[in-house]
Formats: sequence, structure tokens, C-alpha cells
Amino acid sequence: MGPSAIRYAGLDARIRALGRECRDWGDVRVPVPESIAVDDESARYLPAILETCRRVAELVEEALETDLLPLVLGGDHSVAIGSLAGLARRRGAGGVLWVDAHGDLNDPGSSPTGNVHGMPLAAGLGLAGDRFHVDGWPVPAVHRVALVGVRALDPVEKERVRRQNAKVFTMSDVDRLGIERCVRESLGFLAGSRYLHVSLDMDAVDPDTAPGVGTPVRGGLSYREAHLALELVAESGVLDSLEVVEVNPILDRENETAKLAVELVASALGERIL
Ligand SMILES: [Mn+2]
Repeated sequence: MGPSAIRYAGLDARIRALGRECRDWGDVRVPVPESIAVDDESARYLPAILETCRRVAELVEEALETDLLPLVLGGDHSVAIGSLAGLARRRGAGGVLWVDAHGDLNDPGSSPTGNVHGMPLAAGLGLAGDRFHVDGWPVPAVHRVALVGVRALDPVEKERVRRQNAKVFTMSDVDRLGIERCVRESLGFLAGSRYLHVSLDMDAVDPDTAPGVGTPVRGGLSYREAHLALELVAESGVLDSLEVVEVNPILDRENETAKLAVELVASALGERIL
């Protein structure tokens, strides 16, 4: 439903208004969760999620092969496992700017919920365990990561961001340093990676502004901070791939979060006020 809501909010027209071509490759088939088995409570629906991610990875690869910029829409953040796999298959392990309220660095053993959307970055870094292994996918898919907007980390995640090749700008850092410095330093840290992927979880934005997300956390990015973050990405000229996720229209107010997702994609692709 997330991708439908984002399309309905006018994504295609907004991209074309920037003078860019836009090819909508349609939905990636996702099984209905109510109709399939949970499989294992520590990583709920994992086999079905990996099967969906396999298709996402193929499409991301195909986009890169044809010199298109992949834009993956979600839905559940676990789709990032597929985006990262596709990028790494084509380019090798690269750099990721992860804009999110959470770290998404859990594994099935550490996760308090068993929700795979709390594990995709761990999977990309090769920290989520063998159950995330898919034949033909490089491990790790991510070499370097910068997290921006974080305000809810589990104990294992705190440990992991300290040990990994990671730069972390929490909301407290955003308050103190300003979003511009946080994003510029993140992009500097990721510079020279084999690819630069931006994974934008809409829950990074404050829930007052982006209410339609599954796991809202107070104290997030303001409307303008979110825009500026993506304007800086566009300005850097190094964006290879983008993903906008966790839009949940059932929890939204009149599609506000999907509309904001469209605006933020436009900013990341170079839309300017003047
Ligand atoms: Mn997330």
C-alpha cells in the first residue's frame, strides 16, 4: 500500500517536472502476510521477505545496467535488503546514507520484536546471520554507513554502530550541529564508495509531520530539515540510488506522509525553491 499511496500523491508528475524521464516498473509481487506463515517468531516472514527482495535486487541491477537511477518505494524497510543486494552485485560493497529514527541493526537473536524491518542494515553489513544469505548476493553489501536522525537504538545496535565503519548523527547531534553539517559530514565520510545509496525511512521525520509510519518516535527531523538533507544529497551529485520507505497509508492523515515522500524524492533529485 505504501508505493500506491506515493504514486497517488503524484510522484511520476513531480519527477517529470524536473525534466527527468520516469519509468514506473510497477509493483514487486509481495505475498499477503495474512495468507502466509510467520515461519519463525525471531524473524517474522523472513523466507517470503527474501523472495520479494530477490526480485527487488534484480530490478535494481537492471536499472543500473541501463543507466537509470533506481528509486525503490516501500512499504516495509526490509525491502532495503534487496536494494542493497542489487547494488552490491553490480558495483561491490558500497556506501549508504541511512536516514531513520532507528538503527535497523538488529538480528534475529537481538530483535525485541522479530520484525525484519529492524534488521535490513545489519543484513547489508553482513551482521544478521546465515539466514539472510541468498546465493549470488555479496556479503557484505555495505562497506560504509552514515546514520542520520537516529533517536531509538537498542543495546546491541549501540554496540554495533560503535564497532562498525559507521558515522552516526543522532537527533541530538542534529540539534547541536545543524542538519547541514550532519549531512555534509556523512556524505564526506561515504565519498569514494563503490555506490552511494540513500535509504530514507519516513519515520526519521517527526511524526507530527509524517504520521503515516509504523513505528513513530517523537523528536524527529522537521519538515525543513528533511528537505535540506535531501537537497544536500542532490547538490553533492553522487547519488546512485534512492529508496523511500515505511509509508503506511492506514496510519496516515489524508496521505500527508506519502505527499511528503514525493516532495523529498523531488528534493533528492534536484528540485529547488529558486
Ligand atoms: Mn527503518
